[in-house]
Amino acid sequence: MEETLVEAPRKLDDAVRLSDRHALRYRGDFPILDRKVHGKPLVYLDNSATSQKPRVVLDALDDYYTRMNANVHRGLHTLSEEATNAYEDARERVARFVNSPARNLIFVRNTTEGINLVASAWGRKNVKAGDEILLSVMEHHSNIVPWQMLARETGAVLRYFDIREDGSLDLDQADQLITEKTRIVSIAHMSNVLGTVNSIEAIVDRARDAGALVFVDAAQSVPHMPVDVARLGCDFLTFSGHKMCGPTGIGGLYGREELLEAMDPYMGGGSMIDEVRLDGFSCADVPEKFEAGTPNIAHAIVFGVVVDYLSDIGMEQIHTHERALTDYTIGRLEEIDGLTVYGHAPGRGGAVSFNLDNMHPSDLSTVLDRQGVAIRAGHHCAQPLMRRLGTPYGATARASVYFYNTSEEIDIMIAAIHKARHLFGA
Ligand code: 7TS
Repeated sequence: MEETLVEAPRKLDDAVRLSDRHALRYRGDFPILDRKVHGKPLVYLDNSATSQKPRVVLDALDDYYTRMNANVHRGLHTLSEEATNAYEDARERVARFVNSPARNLIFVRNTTEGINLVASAWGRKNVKAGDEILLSVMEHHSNIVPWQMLARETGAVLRYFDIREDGSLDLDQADQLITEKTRIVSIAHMSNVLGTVNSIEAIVDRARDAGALVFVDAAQSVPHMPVDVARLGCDFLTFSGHKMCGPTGIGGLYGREELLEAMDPYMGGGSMIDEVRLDGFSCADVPEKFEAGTPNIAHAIVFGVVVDYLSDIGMEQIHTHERALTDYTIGRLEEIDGLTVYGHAPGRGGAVSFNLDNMHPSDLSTVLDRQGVAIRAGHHCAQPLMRRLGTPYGATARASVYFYNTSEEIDIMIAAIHKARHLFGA
């Protein structure tokens, strides 16, 4: 007999009820959440990969191209001045969102570009053979490969923090791993697989003592919790607009003033120069020095709209409600026989990876998709972590929530997982 996807309403605790009420207040802002997939209402639980976009973002994009489109920093005509002002105003807002001075906030395409920029422009100048770069086994490939490229080029050595049983970073290894050889520690603020939120302050403390810099991959934290670069005390921090209601192709990189000043440019071309002669060039000031070529003007301007939208909702609120929904999600998943959830660090965020015994996560994801439920299956660009966890097939399924998700959507996912088990006899 076919299992039904409708189950009796569950009694929700207060935190989940508040989280649901909060989600319902904002869901209407997202037109895509009204669509159907395979005839079923869309249940979008792939927010760690990318988030959905509210109407204000869609309208701002349309408005920019309809009213204002021009290149920035180049023309003296009205449209160019308006576009330039809007672009620089967006920089102010995005910078303020992470408590950075505007001139220390560089627009990049995404987190990946932010990391590559520093690994290249800072790394080539400051890292030499025998120096150490410290990462962790929970990093996204974007925070591993650029450093491996740098190590290959310079002869530097990569070292890695391990994780504990609950998926937290093993900071007991800090004394042994952070030494006078360490030039930079580059760590995810929040893991996209385990949901672990790492204590950047603790790492900064240790790194400072050893004279090492700290780079924070904040791709998963800036969208979901208040992040303050001054409070963290980090040297660099980067994030992607598309994971926080913004368009693809725009992100932010914060760097400490003296470091940005001392760094060579990442790419050469228009906008990043002060003067060019046949025998050489001089650089523009920070941040233009790092923004060669026509930037992603439209999406940078919309990024400013995005951070205002999120600030109006309140990052503390988003964080609190997502925590409640995450606990609910993990609790419901763990009711299922033969299901393993990865990552139980205290205070974890809303990326929840799991596996069902005897079922490939891709099969699970395909069955869920037929029920309108979008989750991700695969290695999540974290193959070293998959190996460390010993996941079957080197992969997991992953449900990741945002502030517009409700417990009802989690219930639909759980029912769809039961259906998948039934279909596969798992
Ligand atoms: N770092 C972390 C921790 C991430 O989660 C991601 C993207 C990146 C870096 C790279 O971000 P991008 O915007 O430059 O691509 N993570 C995921 C994910 O978990 N599923 O799809 C993309």
